Amino acid sequence: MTISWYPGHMHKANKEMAALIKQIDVVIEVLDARMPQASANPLLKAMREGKPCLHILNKADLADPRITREWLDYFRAQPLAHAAASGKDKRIETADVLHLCRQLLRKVAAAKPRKPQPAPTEDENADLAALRAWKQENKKHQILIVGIPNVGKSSIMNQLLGRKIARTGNEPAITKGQQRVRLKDNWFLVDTPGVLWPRLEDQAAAYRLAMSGAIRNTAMEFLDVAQFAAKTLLEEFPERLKHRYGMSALPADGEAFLRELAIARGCVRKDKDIDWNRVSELLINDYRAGRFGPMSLERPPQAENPPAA
Ligand SMILES: Nc1nc2c(ncn2[C@@H]2O[C@H](COP(=O)(O)OP(=O)(O)OP(=O)(O)O)[C@@H](O)[C@H]2O)c(=O)[nH]1
Ligand SMILES: [Mg+2]
Repeated sequence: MTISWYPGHMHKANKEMAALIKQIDVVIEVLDARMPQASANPLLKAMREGKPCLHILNKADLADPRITREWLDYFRAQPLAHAAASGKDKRIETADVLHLCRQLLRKVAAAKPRKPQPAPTEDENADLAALRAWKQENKKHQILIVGIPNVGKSSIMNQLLGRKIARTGNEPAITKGQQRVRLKDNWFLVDTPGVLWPRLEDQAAAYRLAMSGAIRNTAMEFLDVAQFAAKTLLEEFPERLKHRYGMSALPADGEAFLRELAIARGCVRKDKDIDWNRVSELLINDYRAGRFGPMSLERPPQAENPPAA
């Protein structure tokens, strides 16, 4: 089944973001640290063109820390970009975010072409410096938090504010509208609803998103996603599967693996048939909860070796 999920509320949210983004100083794009490529929304990339961007690799507690470091280097090497990781075990701090946003604004200022001016006198110089400092102190800065559904945008906003101001939850489309709050001094944060894009061309990436919980359950076939997950885990993390489910040997393909797991875990219906839905949920929920240990499903384009099992 082709995965596609672009309900009306996402179209509306995209339009509202496009209207607001002109007034925004820095964009925070929240990505899933386990799959920074699949979770990067091309519509948001086009929308934030020319704006400085802080990429936060969230749910880093569920990703392989070595691969997360590779991703951080990858994003930091991009123009007008910075990157930081955040996870349940080690949350990003407000001071870090403000520090990185200020660095980005300085990069923007340095990149602006300056008209040649006659050299100011010493007095004029001091006066200009004072004016610049005054302007800087009084300027309002707006940070827009964007990203795909369920990636942890509102959790990050709550964390940065130090109080629960936005509703969060372990399902996509919890945030329904923009929410603007003062972060500190002249810095404001705007939380936004999670958005995808109309056509998920890369279906392997779409299936990774479905594994992660970014796609509403009703917009996907659980068995299809579980088979994809089983195939991925069999190929890339066989030892983790064996360890989690106490299997000494693994079946060759996803379906055979799910069948064996269903029998081992009692996911069998009264008529003795396999309960495919239950076993699919079991595997997907184990993955989402990180019960196989931290694992990254993607590496940055320039990294040479495949993810270590
Ligand atoms: N393991 C882990 N879970 C996290 C982390 N951050 C957020 N979550 C969980 O991810 C789920 C989604 O969090 P939200 O903050 O509601 O995500 P969101 O991006 O605002 O979602 P929408 O508003 O629906 O787009 C919640 O169950 C959070 O507890 C993290 O760093 N690690
Ligand atoms: Mg939210």
